[in-house]
Amino acid sequence: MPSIRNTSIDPVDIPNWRWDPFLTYTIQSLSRFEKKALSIPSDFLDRKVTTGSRSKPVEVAISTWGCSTNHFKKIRAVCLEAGSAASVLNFVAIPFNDFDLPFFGADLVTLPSGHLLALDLQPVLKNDEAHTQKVWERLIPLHDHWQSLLPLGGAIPKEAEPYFSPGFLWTKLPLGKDSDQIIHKVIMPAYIDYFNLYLDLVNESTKISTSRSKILLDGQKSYLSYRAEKDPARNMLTRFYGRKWTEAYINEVLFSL
Ligand code: DBV
Repeated sequence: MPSIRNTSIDPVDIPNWRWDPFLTYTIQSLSRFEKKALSIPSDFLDRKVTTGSRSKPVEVAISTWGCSTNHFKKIRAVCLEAGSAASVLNFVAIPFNDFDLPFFGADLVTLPSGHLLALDLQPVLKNDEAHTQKVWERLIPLHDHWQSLLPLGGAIPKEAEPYFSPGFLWTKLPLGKDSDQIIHKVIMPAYIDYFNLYLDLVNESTKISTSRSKILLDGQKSYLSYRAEKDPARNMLTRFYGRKWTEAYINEVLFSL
C-alpha cells in the first residue's frame, strides 16, 4: 500500500525512482537538524497523472519533499518519475539570510536524450570575497577532482553566470549501463562531498550584522526570481500538469521565499 503523505517531511514514496538514494542520503544527513514541514498545499505535495498516447501511456508522479530548520528557511526537493520519459531530483537549500552562506543546488535529470547532472554551492553574492572565498577554497578542490572524471557539460547561458560558482560540477552523459556506473561511482560520491562540505559550512557559520543580512536577502531574492523565471523544467511540467498548476508550483512552491 502506498503511504499517504500529509506533510512535506513525510518520506517520498515513488516506486523505482532513480534518484531515491540521493534524497535518502540528504535526509539522513539532515537528521541532527530539527525539521519543520513547509506549508505546501496537497495538490503540490504529491500528484500523479497519465500522459502520452493511448497506446503508450506514461504515468508521471511528482512529489515535493521539504522542510525548514534553525539554519534554513527552506530546503526542498522536487522528485519526479515518468518512466522512460523523465526522472528528476531537483534540490535547493536556502539558508536564513543572517548567515553568510551559499545555496546548495542540485539538478539530476534523466531524459530520453541522456542525463544532465548539475551540482553547486551557489553564491548569493558572487563578487563579494567575504561571501565566496571561504567556500570556494574548499569547494574547488572537490570540483577539480570529480569533474576530471566526467565529460564537461558545456556552456551555460551568460545570464546564468552570476548564480554559479567556479565549483559548478556539470556534465551530460548518454543513457546506458556505463553511465549508471558513473552515476554510482562518481556522481554519488561527488554529491556526498559537496553536501558534507555544505553542512560543515553551515555548522561553522555565525550570525552576521543586520545591515549585511539585508544585502544577503536582496541577493537571495534575485537568485530565486532568476530561477523561477528561467526554470528549464517549465516546458516539461506544463506538458505533464498544465500551465496553471505549473506556474503556481514554480512561483509559489519551488522558488518562493
Ligand atoms: N530544473 C529545475 C527544476 C526541475 C528541473 C525545479 C522540476 O530547476 C529539471 C524539475 N533541468 C530540469 C529539466 C531540464 C533541466 C536542464 C527537466 C531539461 C530541460 C530540457 O532539456 O528540456 C542546471 N538544468 C538544466 C540545464 C541546466 C541545469 C544548466 C540545461 C538548461 C538548458 O539547456 O537550457 N538547474 C541548473 C542548475 C541547478 C539547477 C545548475 C542547480 C545546481 O537546479
